[in-house]
Amino acid sequence: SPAPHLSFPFRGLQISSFANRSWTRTDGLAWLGELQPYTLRNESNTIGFLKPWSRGTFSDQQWEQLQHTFLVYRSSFTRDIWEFVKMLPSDYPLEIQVSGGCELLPRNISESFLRAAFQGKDVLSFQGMSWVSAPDAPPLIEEVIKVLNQDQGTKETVHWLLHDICPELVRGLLQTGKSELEKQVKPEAWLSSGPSPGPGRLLLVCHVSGFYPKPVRVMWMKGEQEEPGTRQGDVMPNVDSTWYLRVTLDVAAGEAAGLSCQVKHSSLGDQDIILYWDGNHVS
Ligand code: J76
Repeated sequence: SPAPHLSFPFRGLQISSFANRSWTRTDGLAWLGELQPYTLRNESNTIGFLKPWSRGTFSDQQWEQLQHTFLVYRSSFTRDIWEFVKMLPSDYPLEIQVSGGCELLPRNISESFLRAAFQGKDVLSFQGMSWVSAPDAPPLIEEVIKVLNQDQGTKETVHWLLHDICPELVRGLLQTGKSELEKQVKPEAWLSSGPSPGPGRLLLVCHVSGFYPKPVRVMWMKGEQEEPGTRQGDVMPNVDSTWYLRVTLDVAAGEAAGLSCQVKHSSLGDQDIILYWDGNHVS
């Protein structure tokens, strides 16, 4: 079965939209692995805790300080961009996405990153102690980088957030959120037929739903052999933070009997789910 998660990357995301010279909004959210512990909506001046364990092991005072840092950043960032727009040839609407985070690795090591995209393309990142432009960023980004690199205070704050705060936050969340992060929820599976792909053909559909965590392996089988024509859909979210997947197989109507759908998931141990196509699934 797919191995359960051993590592939980933490990523904070910022989405800033500048529609025109006066309308803008910035939303923030953060993920730990597949779960979202935080939100910071444009309309709000407080970090929203979405999980009972979101506080981690930080004190109320530490959270006050972090929240203050992000609120100052949000308004400074917006002001900065209004200024940069004057020096860039770009016109509204502008879309800026910032993502940053960290992951704890074995031997007490952690890895951090921070990067920003402009109009959907990577333009800059933070490396070591300074801002650098992305490989094929437009030349004018160099001007932005120059300005950003002159602000020693901000560079120190970014370094502190990435290399001190982030790994410490994650260490705490892995303790307080342990049972939810490591939960195992078994999938249910069922078969149906889809719209016929053509005369004399059947579309066999294997539905797998309600599993957590996300890694899963679903195959149409003939005996011990995987059917090469198996087509995986995308793993889709259910509302309860479990997942749903459908896997299809296009076969000649006469060859459907004896095929089976096999589901492997960490919650099932070695007890794969196996469902046999018996011809009663034709709708
Ligand atoms: C993603 C987390 C970054 C946290 C940074 C926190 C620091 C901060 O808020 N700096 C702003 C205020 O800085 C002043 O006050 C500080 C103390 O609060 C220090 O004393 C500091 O020395 C002093 O200057 C500062 O205004 C920053 O410039 C805010 C914005 C930083 C930034 O991320 N800019 C940015 C990011 C991406 C700009 C552009 C892009 C993408 C390119 C878009 C192309 C148009």
